[in-house]
Amino acid sequence: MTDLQTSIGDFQFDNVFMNASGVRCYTEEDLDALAQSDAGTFVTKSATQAKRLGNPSPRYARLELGSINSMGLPNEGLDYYLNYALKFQEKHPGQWIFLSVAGLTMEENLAMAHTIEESDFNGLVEFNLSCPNVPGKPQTGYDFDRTKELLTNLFTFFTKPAGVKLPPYFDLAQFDQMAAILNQFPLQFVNSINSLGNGLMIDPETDTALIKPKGGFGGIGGAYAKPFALANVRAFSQRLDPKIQLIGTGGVTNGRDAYDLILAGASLVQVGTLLQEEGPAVFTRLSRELQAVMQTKGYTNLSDFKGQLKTQ
Ligand code: RRO
Repeated sequence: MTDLQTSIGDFQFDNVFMNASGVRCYTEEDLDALAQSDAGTFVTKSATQAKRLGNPSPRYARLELGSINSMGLPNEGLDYYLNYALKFQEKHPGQWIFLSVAGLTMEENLAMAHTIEESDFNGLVEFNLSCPNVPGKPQTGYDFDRTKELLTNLFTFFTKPAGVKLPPYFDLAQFDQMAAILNQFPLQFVNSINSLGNGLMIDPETDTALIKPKGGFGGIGGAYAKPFALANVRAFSQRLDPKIQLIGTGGVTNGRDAYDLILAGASLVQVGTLLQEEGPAVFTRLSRELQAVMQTKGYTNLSDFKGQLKTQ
C-alpha cells in the first residue's frame, strides 16, 4: 500500500495534493468540485474584504511550458469564502481547508484577520504576500521590513493556524533574511512559490503582448517555475524552524515533479497551471504517478523520502 497521507501541524490530510490558490477556486461550484476530487484539501481564491472584478481580459494565457496571468485579484470578497468554509466544516467534520487572504494594505490584511479570528473557522489561513498583478501595489514578500511589520501586527491578536504564501527569491541572502524574519513568528507553514512575477510573452502572429493588463506583464507558472519552486522549498526547509512546514507550489506537471518537491522538503504539494488546464481529475492522475515513483523506490510513505534530497 502506497500512502499519500500527510499533515501540517495537527491537521491530517489523506492526500498530499491540493490546488494552488487562484486556480479553480473562485466560486462555490469550483470549490465543491475540488472537495469532490482526490485532492487532500483545497484553498480558496485569495480574498480582499470587498468583491473585486480584477483586471481586464485577456488576463490568462496558456504558454508552451506553462502560463502567464494577470488576473488582478478578482474574488467574491472574504465573507463569501468564509461562509463557504463554515458551511464546509459543518458538513465535513474532520476535514480542513485553507482560506487565502490578500489585503491590498496592511490595514485590510489585519481587518480580515480579525474577521477570521472572531469567526468559527477551524482550518488554516494562508496570508498571500505575493500577488504580482495589482497595478501600483508591490508584493509585500519582496519588502522584508513590511513583511516583518505585518506579521508583528498580525500575531498580536491572531491565534488560528496560519502561514504565508511567498514569491520566489533568487538570491541566497534573501532566503537568509526572510527565514530569519519568519522564524520569529508562530507560523504553521510557508508556501513557496507564487508565480514568477512580471514576465512578458508575445504573440508572434500579431507582435502583441499575450495578455492585456499592465502592458502584458504577468505571473509565470507551470514548468518554467519548477527549478525555482524546488530551490525555494529547499532553501526554506534548510533555514526555517522545523515547526514551520513547507507547502511546495510550482512546476508540477507529473508525479515525479511532486516527488521532487517532497524530496526538497514539501509536506503538501499545490497544483496551479496544470489544474487550470486539466481540471480536478488531474489529482487522480498525479496521485497515481507519484505512487508509481514511490513504488519503484520501495517507499510506502511520504516520510520515507521527505526532505531527503541528496547533494554531491
Ligand atoms: O489574482 C492574481 O492576479 C494572482 C494572484 Br492574487 C496571485 O497571488 N498570484 C497570481 O499569479 N495571480
